[in-house]
Amino acid sequence: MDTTQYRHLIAGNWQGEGGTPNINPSDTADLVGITPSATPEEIHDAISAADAARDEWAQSTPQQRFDVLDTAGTEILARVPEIGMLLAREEGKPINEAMGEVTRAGQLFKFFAGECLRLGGETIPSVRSGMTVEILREPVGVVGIITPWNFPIAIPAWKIAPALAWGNTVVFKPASNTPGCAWELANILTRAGLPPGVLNMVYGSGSAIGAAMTESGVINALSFTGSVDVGKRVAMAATEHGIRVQTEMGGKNPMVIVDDADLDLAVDVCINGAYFSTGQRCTASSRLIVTEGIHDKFVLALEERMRMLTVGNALDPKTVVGPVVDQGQLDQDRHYIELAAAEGGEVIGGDLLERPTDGYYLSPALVKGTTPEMTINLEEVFGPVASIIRVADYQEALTVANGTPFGLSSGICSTSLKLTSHFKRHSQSGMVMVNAPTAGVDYHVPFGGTKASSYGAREQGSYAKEFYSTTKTVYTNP
Ligand code: UN1
Repeated sequence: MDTTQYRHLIAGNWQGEGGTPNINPSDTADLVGITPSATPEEIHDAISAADAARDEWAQSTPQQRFDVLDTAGTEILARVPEIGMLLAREEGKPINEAMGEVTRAGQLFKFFAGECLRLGGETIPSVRSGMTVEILREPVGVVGIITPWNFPIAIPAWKIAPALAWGNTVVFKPASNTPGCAWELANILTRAGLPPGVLNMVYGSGSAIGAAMTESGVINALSFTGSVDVGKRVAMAATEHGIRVQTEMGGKNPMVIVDDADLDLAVDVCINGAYFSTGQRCTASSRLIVTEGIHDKFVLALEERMRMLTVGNALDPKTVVGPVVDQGQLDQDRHYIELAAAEGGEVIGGDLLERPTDGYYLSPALVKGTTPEMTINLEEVFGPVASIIRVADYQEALTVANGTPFGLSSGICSTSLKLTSHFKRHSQSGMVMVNAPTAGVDYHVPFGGTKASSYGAREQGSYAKEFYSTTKTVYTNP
């Protein structure tokens, strides 16, 4: 397979040479690409280019912006198998899931293309006689976008597409583990007719690029998805410089299984939520909270299904669970698994696996017999690891589900309308799933959490305009 030299995109020019290897986690002998690391001048030039392009792009017509986003969406959708293979190769997401993610990215561009044509304001009667008040929506200006490796094309799409749709220019810093999908996306948007400087992309150190963004005096808004620690620092630095900020961070998402749940459905939901994408989703179901009456049956059935999951090379269509993304993440997963055992949990699975190619293969793990205070139930692992917490009844399940600093996604498996309705209202999370996995969201509705999971306005859907646009209130005395 070929190796690509990636380059930064700065003011419409592709630049940068050499750099660090982009390794395939399913086969560490496979070199997917070479990523340059931006110099301070290059980072500065990228930010300046976005600044220089902002007025022209802010004045572009909705039709111009629609055409670019729609064309980009069409190309992404036409190339799903090819880009899906690249995603699987560089991130380790199984090919079928990877193609699903690329499809989602294409649909996101199509959705936000439509939003370009739906930009609207409001006219409201003034409290003063004769006066009218108009509320106009305007771009925020230059937006910094920092994205993680676990959704290397969907998350850049759901940030870049609305930024461009509402007339902002962008400085994009993709995750170091997944430069290839970012490279494809930047190329696609350039081909789709985006004027030079409207989208700039720089590879390199997150802390250097993040600091340059917040200290530039140019960036007006910053959208970040990643870890809690980095997210907090980004939010603090942005706030200090008066930059509008949105951070999407971790989760410790609960899935409540009550006695009246449909057992087969509950097992399906938990297998998907906990182990698909190798558990590397901030929306993964990591705490399975199970009431007494169904506990033993459920755990037995889940364990059986978990053991049957095929762990392997992400490019093999038979693979259900791909490798962990890299050595650092693998070490983190194993550390949490060992700690869970040391704190008294009974660990099933979680073993290093050998496969025909060298990669970061770990069998899915289930930790039985845990209590809410154990580290495994407090901190995000970001791997194929879920724990079982046994509770007496629904009320205790709800208390345990809410007993976390996080609040991204939550779920309940139950056939009772009364319980599911209660859970919808009382679950402290930004997204609630009833008889469905906590992960795997639609592309046209708001995404985000409460408490320590998210900060700032929601992402996705038409609600994204709260972040990517600002209002101007105009008073006219005719
Ligand atoms: C999903 O579950 O479909 O980083 C999306 C993450 C989230 C995206 C999850 N921001 O895992």
